[in-house]
Amino acid sequence: MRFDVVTLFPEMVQDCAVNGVTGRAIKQGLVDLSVWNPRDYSVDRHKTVDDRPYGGGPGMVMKYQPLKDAVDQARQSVDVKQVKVVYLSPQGKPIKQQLLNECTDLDQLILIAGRYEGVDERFIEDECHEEWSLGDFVISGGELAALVVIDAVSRLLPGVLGDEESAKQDSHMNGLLDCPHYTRPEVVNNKVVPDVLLSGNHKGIALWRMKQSLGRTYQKRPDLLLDKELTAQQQALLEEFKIELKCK
Ligand code: 4HQ
Repeated sequence: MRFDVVTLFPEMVQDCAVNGVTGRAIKQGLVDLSVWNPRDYSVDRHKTVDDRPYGGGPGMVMKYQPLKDAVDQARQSVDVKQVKVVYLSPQGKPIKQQLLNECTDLDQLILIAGRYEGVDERFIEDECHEEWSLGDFVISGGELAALVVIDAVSRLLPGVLGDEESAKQDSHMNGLLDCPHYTRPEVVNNKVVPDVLLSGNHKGIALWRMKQSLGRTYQKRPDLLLDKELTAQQQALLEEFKIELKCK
């Protein structure tokens, strides 16, 4: 899969993506990352990429033309079928695991990272398929949001994670929060590791983990349970969790 980021800070995106899981995916050729700087497509002698907002007010707005030419270059750089252009902004659709799972079918994802007050509205309307948000808060530019998307999508691509680190077990992949994890030593601050995890009983361990996932979701993110159909076994496990909670 190929990612293209349109950004005034290409080094910020490249330097970050070369590390860890995304960096390994790029080295293995499972992921391609290219960056496109609108400044390289500015036509005036000052290399202007922004201008004052019509109607007045503070800040600057990114101009249509340098952005349009940068996206066109990103599109033309490869001949692929499934392409999506996404603008990252707080006005966008909140990014959820489901949205990112759907991206794994794409050949090319072009991410537009805005700066300042944002980009000319006509660029969003005419050149972007979708607008996505990291959440209800403001960051200084779309680069960090683009990096989040690249990381979260890359780890879902075949071959990127080893069997050991498989994405299937992660929080949110099944609509639930992850279970607690423990490693050596057995005792920390007088707290022992739950017995079942030392038992070697793999079925018992899987049931305990599912119960904890359900219980933690119920305690920390009850909203997630509203959009989820639980199996009869999961309902029973969650009831057990609630009873055990009252006994504590
Ligand atoms: N910004 N999710 C404003 C964000 C943001 C978000 C990016 C700030 C775009 C123009 N991006 N610029 N929240 O706050 O994605």
